[in-house]
Amino acid sequence: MIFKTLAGKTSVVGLRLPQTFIFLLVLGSLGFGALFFLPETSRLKRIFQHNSDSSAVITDSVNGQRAQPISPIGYGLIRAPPLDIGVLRSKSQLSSSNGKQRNNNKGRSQGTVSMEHMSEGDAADNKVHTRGVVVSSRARSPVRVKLRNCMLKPPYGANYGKPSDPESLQRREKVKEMMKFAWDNYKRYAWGENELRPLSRNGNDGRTFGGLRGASIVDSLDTLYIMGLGEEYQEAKEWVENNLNLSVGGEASLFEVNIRYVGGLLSAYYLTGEEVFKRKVVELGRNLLPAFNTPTGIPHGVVNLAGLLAPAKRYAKPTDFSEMGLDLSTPPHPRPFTECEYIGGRLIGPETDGLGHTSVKWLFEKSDSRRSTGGDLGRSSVLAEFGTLHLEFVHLSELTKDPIYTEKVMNIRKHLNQLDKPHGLYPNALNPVSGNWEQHYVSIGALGDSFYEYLIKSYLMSDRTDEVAKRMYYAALEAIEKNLVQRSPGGLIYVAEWRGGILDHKMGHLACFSGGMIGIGAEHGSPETRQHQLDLAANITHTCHESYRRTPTKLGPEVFRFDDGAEATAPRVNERHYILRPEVVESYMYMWRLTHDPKYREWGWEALEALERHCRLATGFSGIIDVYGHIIQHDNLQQSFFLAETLKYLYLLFSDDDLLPLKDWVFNTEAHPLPVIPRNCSQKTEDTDRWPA
Ligand code: DMJ
Repeated sequence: MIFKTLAGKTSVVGLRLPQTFIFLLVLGSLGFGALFFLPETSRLKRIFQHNSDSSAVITDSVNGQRAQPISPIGYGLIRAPPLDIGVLRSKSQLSSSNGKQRNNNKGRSQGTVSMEHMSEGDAADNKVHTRGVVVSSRARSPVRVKLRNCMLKPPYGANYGKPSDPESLQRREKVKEMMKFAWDNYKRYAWGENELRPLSRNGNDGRTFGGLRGASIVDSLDTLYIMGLGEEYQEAKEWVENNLNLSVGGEASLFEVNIRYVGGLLSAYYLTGEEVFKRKVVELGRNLLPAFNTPTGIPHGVVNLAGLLAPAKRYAKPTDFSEMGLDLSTPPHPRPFTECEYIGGRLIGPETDGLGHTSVKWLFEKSDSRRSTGGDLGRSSVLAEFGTLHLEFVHLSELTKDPIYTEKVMNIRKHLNQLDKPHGLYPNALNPVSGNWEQHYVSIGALGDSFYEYLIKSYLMSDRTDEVAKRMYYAALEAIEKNLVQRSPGGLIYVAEWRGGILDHKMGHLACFSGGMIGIGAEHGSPETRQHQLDLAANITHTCHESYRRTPTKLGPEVFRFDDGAEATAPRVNERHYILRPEVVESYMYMWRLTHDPKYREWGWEALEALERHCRLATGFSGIIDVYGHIIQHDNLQQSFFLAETLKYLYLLFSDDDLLPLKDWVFNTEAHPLPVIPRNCSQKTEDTDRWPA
């Protein structure tokens, strides 16, 4: 199949000069209405679309059919899955070309292309050849050239990750159906708000994101895209374009905004090449910078996106967790979840406002009284929060060519490296004024988790050049193994929590991500530890599966224990909820990719069936209050991470490995894929000081 390139001089509307002349003549003599009688050629379409952000579309010159749309930066649509529709076209155009697109999926990666929908800049630019793929070029900006030539790898292989065996294919289709269902209900009852409350059929905005809206939309963009839910992706994109206001007042969690909004927008940009995502993420990145205005540069946990700096008195006094009434050994729910009740037709109970980490984030949400009494609640910076910025911030610097973002996160790393670490462990809370640890509590679950994840992923995302991150990761893992990893009397391996030397024999659902993390890290450590680490990863994943298998619902509790006779179960009523979290299926997905042991797909399917049985309502998905309960009570929240992570990881679990291959893409902690930055491509070559020890 041969594609032809539009060559020659073009006018602003993309026609060659003689064509433009004839066109204007027709227009002049017949009037503007004549346009509607002209054949609907692609060139005429371009007249109305030339200034769109969207990307070029390849036209097959042999049979004249529309082939794969092609994006100016992203690679996604060069090798798009058999989309329901061509996602780069506007809604009004979403009509009948499905079949045509499919027909043209084959053999398109070589040769030249004819491009429509080009901006004026595009029309004047040259095309760029990258790995045998010809992409349109708006090559003026060196950043663009660098991205296209260097960084981006196709997210899909030959067959869009389509699994070869029919059962997995069917299961993958089921996940897609669940995503569509979750999306449709969000759209119907909560469009534009942060999350859907399926029982009360309305939206939830909480305060986690300050005044930001549309968390479920931004969190879903890449999931919709890779699943080929083109119409839904288009709706999401249009909302971002027209409604996502990023300079809103109110205190937002730096961590949550970073992993969901920055991560979601970056990923959408890299996959699709739509400029709108880049514009938005650059604006948002800038608005996050005031969080770093602390004496140490360790960011505060909350930030006002409207740019109003936190007053200095915020930092007056170090946080005292016990003074805050925070018992870190139990989730701080004001009353057991089982006390949820309907009042006036609404489910009233403890909030589960999309909070990633249970304790301190909850306090941010619930800390009004302490704030107003001038206490220093939440003035501590939390390891998992300030330690989970690296991937996104490095990419912000790559995109903007502004080193400030990388500098901010490198400063955090530098600071951590200077500190004494008890037994080589990283405590969960740090005072951003003194720069010292607040206490000696250590966890690979809540408050600590994604800090460790970002160390190994920073190394991988840097194309394995970030040696400091690598060293920090393996040293931390060694300390964790030595001090936290335990075997239960029944032979289950788990990672306990550590309180100044005393072990708390429990594991949070959040900590179950560590199976996958240790798995992906295994092959990059020393060869002697490789198999050992892979076994550890498999053992932890097995234990997490047990925490699911040992409940009647087959969904796992928020916290499970290994004391007083408990073995991966939750004796405490306030730890029995399941809020649609992804960590367990996340580890299944990584372990599947690493081992291809079919049990991981089976376990994923078990979880999916349990989700369908207990969490699916007529109006969306909801968490449940007691995974051991025989009567199911719902928490009335469809968390945005369910769409961003849980369903995406399940979809990947049932896909072939060439969908977002792990050697080219790194998932941020909210499952947003970010491209590996090849070593000859990163700013490192220009800035040798990039990875300070
Ligand atoms: C997500 O927001 C992220 O995975 C985060 O790292 C932890 N918590 C939630 C999901 O449980």
